[in-house]
Amino acid sequence: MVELDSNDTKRFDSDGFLVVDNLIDPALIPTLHRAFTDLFRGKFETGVRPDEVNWQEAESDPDKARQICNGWKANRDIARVVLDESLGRSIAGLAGWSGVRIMIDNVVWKPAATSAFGFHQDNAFLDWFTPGELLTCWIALDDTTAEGGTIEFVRGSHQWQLGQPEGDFHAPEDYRKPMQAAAKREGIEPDIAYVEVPAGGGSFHHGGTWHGSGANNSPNPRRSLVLHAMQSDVEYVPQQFDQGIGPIYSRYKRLGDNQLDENYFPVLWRDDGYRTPQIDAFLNPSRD
Ligand SMILES: O=C(O)CCC(=O)C(=O)O
Repeated sequence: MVELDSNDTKRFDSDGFLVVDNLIDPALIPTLHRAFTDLFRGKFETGVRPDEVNWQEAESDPDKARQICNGWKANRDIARVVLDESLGRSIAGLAGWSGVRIMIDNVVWKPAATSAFGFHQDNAFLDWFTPGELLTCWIALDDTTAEGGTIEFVRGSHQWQLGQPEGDFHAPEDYRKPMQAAAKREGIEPDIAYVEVPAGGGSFHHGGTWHGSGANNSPNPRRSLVLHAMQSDVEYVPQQFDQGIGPIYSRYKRLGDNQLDENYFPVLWRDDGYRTPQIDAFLNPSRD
């Protein structure tokens, strides 16, 4: 749905993020809410378990914010959004890339009174592929507020030094602490922007931009669906598989080369018109 112009690109380049009101059709939201309920109950439509399941109903701490990574492999309604071609094209336009793949999605649900996510720079975790850079599209599935624990960005922080990962991501004691330490190293007072948008809106952010989100201190749930995208021609760096999240995603490495297999990291959009053909078969199984 979203169409970005050169002013959007300028703002993205200068701030390291861009807030938009219309990323997806709001009519999709009830379906996506149902998909969230299914995933966090362990109901996986395709029979495939997502790569990271960090919260499950009746097993996990109800005070903690919920997160699943690569929900698209388990649920086609999630997949239809995060494998969308036009989102891929928008990401490529902002990043100046000739093509875009999904690296990972995040299915995030913060019910009222649940915990924060620690501030971090996405690119700090990516030694296991090269070029190790992400550009992320964050989609709100509820109206968002600062009080409700929406995502926050530090304006201009994509220009800061890329730090080492530090602190907890899930339920940290002080969710801004690693960012504040980095701001001190830079000698900069952080300028924090909250993404306050209607459901269906959201943001794009550069992989170097510091971001995190506070506890949900509102009475309402705060759900978001996140597409972390990488360039279409990235390659594995197997020497780095013991770094960051490498061990989980290294299992998709092919035997004979360092290319990322499109069945696990599909190409959403490329400037020569290519898109991983299996996406269509996956999203429309009746046509098989
Ligand atoms: O939705 C959130 O608050 C967390 C998202 C996030 O940290 C990320 O996309 O990297």
